[in-house]
Amino acid sequence: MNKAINDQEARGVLEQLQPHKPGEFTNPGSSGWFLSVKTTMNTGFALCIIGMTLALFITLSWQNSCTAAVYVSTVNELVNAVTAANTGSDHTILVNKGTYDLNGEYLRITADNVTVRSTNGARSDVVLDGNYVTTEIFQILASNVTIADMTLQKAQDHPIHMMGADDHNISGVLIENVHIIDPGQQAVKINAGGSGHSADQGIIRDSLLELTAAGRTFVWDHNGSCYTGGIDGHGATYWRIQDNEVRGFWCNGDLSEHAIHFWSNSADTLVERNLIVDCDRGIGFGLGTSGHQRGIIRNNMIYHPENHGYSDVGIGLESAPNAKVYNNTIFLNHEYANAIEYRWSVTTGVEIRNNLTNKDITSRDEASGTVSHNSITAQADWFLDATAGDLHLTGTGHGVVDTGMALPEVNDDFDQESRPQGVGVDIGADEYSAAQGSSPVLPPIFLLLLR
Ligand SMILES: [Ca+2]
Ligand SMILES: [Ca+2]
Repeated sequence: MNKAINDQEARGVLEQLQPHKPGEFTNPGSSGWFLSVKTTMNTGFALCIIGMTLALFITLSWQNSCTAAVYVSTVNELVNAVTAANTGSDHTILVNKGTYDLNGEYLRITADNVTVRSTNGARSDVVLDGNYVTTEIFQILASNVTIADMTLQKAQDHPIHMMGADDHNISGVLIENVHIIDPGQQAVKINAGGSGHSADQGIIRDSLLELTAAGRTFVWDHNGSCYTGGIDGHGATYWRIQDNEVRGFWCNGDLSEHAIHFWSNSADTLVERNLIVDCDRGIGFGLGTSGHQRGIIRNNMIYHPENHGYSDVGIGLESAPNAKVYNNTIFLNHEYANAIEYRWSVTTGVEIRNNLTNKDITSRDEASGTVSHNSITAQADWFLDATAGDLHLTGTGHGVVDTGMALPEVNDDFDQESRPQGVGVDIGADEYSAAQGSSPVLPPIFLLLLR
């Protein structure tokens, strides 16, 4: 089944939570258009339109159900299938179990609605290996493209690179259940490309992005710097980054880019429920004067072990007005002073609430905002297994359970457990429930189910 998304879904929660001003979107979206049409037509004409819409829906559903998938088992078959999809052939490409040594081949998708996923849905069963010869494994210049259920490793540069098409913006890309290992640069890159058109309103979820020791050596040799990171978006709007794990992005000799970073005139990004372990910079909106507008960072867990030489901030807002940083847990076992920073005078109106950290929350260079209901004195033993990155609370005794501020944008927690549990919202990414504590009564399978 093609799980491509439409523009309205991609805007998702942010649009509901932050009603936009008239003219704020370059693309007005279907809901606004429908409402304006509905209020100006008579009843008979409206029924006619509804009938036509139903007929169109049935037609599209029929076409979708009849769309054939192509199965591939070799690199040549895979490359040929993408080439054929770009010229109108089957748009769903199912990759059979195996390791595919690309050795310089790459997959450039220029047609809308193309899906490439493993046949059996297991991401470890299909490995597209760039062998550090292929520069980028997927280049996506089209809308509603889905990449899912596979492993991508050892691209020289960006394993997945999304950019606008030659003559228009793209939207609705879905990256789901993908494991990216040892990218030579950023694991997922989003930018305008050479055309100047942007890639917007996509989703990256349920994926694992990691840099291992061997990959770290390659990054340094390949770039002469720590030019790597997890997800890096420029000029990108309405992206949703959800339920991913990002680990290992650091170097001994230089500062890595962030685990998740949107900047260069990006806006309205939602970053939620991600686990970030051992990355020298966690989540960033903006950098220097290259900024980001609005957006929400909520319910993420960020853990860093000892200093690697350039270990830095957990969440950084730079030239990022009106960002909301809610209910994150950050535990840093290195010397950097701040868990959360907001920086530069153009950063105004930020709200930083309900975060649980063991480091300071600090304004730098005349940034302004509202900081409330945070706890910055966390200890390792407040968490189930801090050094493994498990920052779930162990109990109620630390002044953070039920003492947070109710916020309309925070209705669940890191585990998608509803908030509040008990008499109030908890501070941090985890809403505590008694069953998840260190109870010796329940076997592990029940603890997993209850978390
Ligand atoms: Ca509670
Ligand atoms: Ca929980």
